[in-house]
Amino acid sequence: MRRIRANAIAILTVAWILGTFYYLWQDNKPRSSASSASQPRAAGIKSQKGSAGRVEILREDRTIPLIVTHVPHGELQNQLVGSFDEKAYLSSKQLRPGEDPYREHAFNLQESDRLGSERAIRDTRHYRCASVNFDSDLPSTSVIITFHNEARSTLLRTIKSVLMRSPPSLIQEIILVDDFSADPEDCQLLSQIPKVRCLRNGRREGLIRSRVRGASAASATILTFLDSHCEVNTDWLQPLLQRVKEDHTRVVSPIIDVISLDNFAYLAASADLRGGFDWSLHFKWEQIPIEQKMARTDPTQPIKTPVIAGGIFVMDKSWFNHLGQYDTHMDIWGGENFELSFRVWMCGGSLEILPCSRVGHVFRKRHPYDFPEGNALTYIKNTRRAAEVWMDEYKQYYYAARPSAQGKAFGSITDRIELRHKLNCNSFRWYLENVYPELRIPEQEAVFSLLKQGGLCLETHGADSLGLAECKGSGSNRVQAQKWMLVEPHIRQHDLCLAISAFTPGSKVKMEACNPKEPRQKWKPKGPALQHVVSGLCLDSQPPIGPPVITPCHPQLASQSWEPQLIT
Ligand code: UD2
Ligand code: MN
Repeated sequence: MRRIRANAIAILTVAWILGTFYYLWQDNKPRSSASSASQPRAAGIKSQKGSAGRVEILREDRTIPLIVTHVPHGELQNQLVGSFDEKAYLSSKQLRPGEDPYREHAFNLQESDRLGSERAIRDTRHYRCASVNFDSDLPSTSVIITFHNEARSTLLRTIKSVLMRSPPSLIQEIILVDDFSADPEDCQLLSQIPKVRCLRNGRREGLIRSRVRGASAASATILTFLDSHCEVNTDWLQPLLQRVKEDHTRVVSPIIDVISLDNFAYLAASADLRGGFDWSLHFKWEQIPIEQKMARTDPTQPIKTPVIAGGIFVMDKSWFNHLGQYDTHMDIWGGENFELSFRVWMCGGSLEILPCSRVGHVFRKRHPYDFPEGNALTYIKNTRRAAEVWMDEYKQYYYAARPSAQGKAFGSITDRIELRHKLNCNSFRWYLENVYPELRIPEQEAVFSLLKQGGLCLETHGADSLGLAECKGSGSNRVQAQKWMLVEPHIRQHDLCLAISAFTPGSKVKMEACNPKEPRQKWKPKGPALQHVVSGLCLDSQPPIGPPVITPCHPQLASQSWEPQLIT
């Protein structure tokens, strides 16, 4: 009898556990966006109840776990948001029937308004992020949000997501900088929410000066910048604060997820991207280099990035001030992310993307606001200032890629040059070699030379051997083998560069794939000779006519004299 009872209890317990799993699983199934291929198999599911209103279903076999974060309700919500009458705030600005929902904000306002001030979003982090630990004494932060005519529903969702998805003790305050929006109440009413302050510009300043104003008013030691149409995700803040607490010279960004401008779906962004740019100073997301990707065994580790997108980052306040805040002569929008990124890297800091921090952002296809000086001229002014102050001789490639920038006004840069000098920053060449070696330096337009020694010319024989031969006129195949591109520090033919085989006198030279980081490929002129930068030895044809080698420099020697002759 006792045995039967024990069995019955065991069966009931198992059924209860299975039932609980099924209930939680149903409750957390992704909505319409998940395809059937991404439905989980039952094996390997762990469930756990997290902080208020949050149910997690973690699975070992998925990169993106099925976790849905709900914002807290009831008592907790009241504490965080206070008695702010959000219904009144939202309903007093509604889309009129028949009005184009994209017109005013370049996103679908109807969808945004329909969502209201909060919603559950999917936790898009790698499942291993959930078990990363943070210091219990992280510093608190001032969140700075500048905006110009933002939609009320997106602005309020940004603020509420910060208040509800961050540990309250880490949010010192939220500073809104209203950049002279048409309706001052958009901002003023929001200051009824606990911790929210509102500063209003007396005229349109643009996001750069607005952020500086917000940062100067901040009372916390750490600054967090957000755009005004974001939704922060689960535990977004701790990874950012942890990295800055460990080293105040780090400037850190989350992975920026995509909120659809059409239907406001929250979509996970790839975790393998970093910020890059081309010579016209156009920002782009790019794959992290393959060697770095292969070396990444831990998906929770930071990703170094040459530049940040610009809108969402955390930075120590005294480091921000020490480095010269922003270039406040930049107007409205654009270019400030390059200026800040070059400055941080070149003056002793670093930029990282932290994959365990996720923030959604509505990416738009056009600016919904006006630029008093015009959009193109403003972008040129701002990027020209960044190029003139930070890019040294490489600014020529910026002008080559953006010829319309030449001759356009960009104001005085004396203060920023002085700042660079005072901070004793590295050169742009240092940045290219150490931070962004993947940025290809454009081949200078058809500047090819022969390298002549008497009547003979340096040439390549087949794949990697070199020698001297009679100089040939144009047209024949042979002249290709004698055509050199001299772009310091490289002596190149197509993608191959002249390199030494060892650092000792007498070592042969050869051709190999160009690599901006490879010291064996770096040369500079020394009188008529070509000196290898690191060894200090010179290119020598070893008379009579042997394969070239490197020997101690005596530029007066005929065998070390290389006369470049332009091929026209
Ligand atoms: C990206 C950045 C943005 C900024 C910009 C380059 C992200 C997610 N966004 O453009 O932060 O770095 O590149 O400058 O990385 N705003 C003002 N005053 C103005 C114009 C804009 O306060 O005169 C506000 C605007 O309301 C918004 C923020 O500045 O909150 C950024 O503007 P955006 O959203 O139009 O820029 P975005 O995301 O295209
Ligand atoms: Mn934005």
